[in-house]
Amino acid sequence: MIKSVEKILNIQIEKESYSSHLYLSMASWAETTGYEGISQWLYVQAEEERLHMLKFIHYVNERGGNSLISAIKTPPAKFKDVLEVFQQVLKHEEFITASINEIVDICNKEKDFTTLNFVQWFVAEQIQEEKSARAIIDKLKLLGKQNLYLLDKDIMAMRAAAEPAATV
Ligand code: OFO
Repeated sequence: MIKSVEKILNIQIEKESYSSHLYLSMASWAETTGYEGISQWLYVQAEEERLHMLKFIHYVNERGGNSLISAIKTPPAKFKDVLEVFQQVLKHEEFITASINEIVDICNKEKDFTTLNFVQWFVAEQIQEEKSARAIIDKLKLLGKQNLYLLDKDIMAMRAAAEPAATV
């Protein structure tokens, strides 16, 4: 495997792992704050991020590289409210989209068309990830606090209706 590609994929493994940690921390906060549906959504999201991490690990190893499993920094544990949580989700997903684009850029420069093909799944996935976060933020902005209870009940249904793209 081309060294520069292996290096950036290993950086991505760490980022996907942090994504999982971040959403796990948000899920735990939501669970202890009374938002059952939102916490479920975030727990599922944390699992998905772990699957993304595994997808990169397997790919690097199968292509003759070596996946590196590194220490993950502690994510934030306290949030002002649900809106802040999803604003942070969106910000984080935009950051991940930028890093996937960087992988695409390196693959093009190195003419690594195999990895370029592999990473297309993530390019499509990021469109979905950002879209889901934006949709929830839009709904949160429309709602008053009393209606948050209804959104909390509905949020898993929104997820189910959203996409099959997230399955690995
Ligand atoms: Fe792995 O897509 Fe979100 O971070």
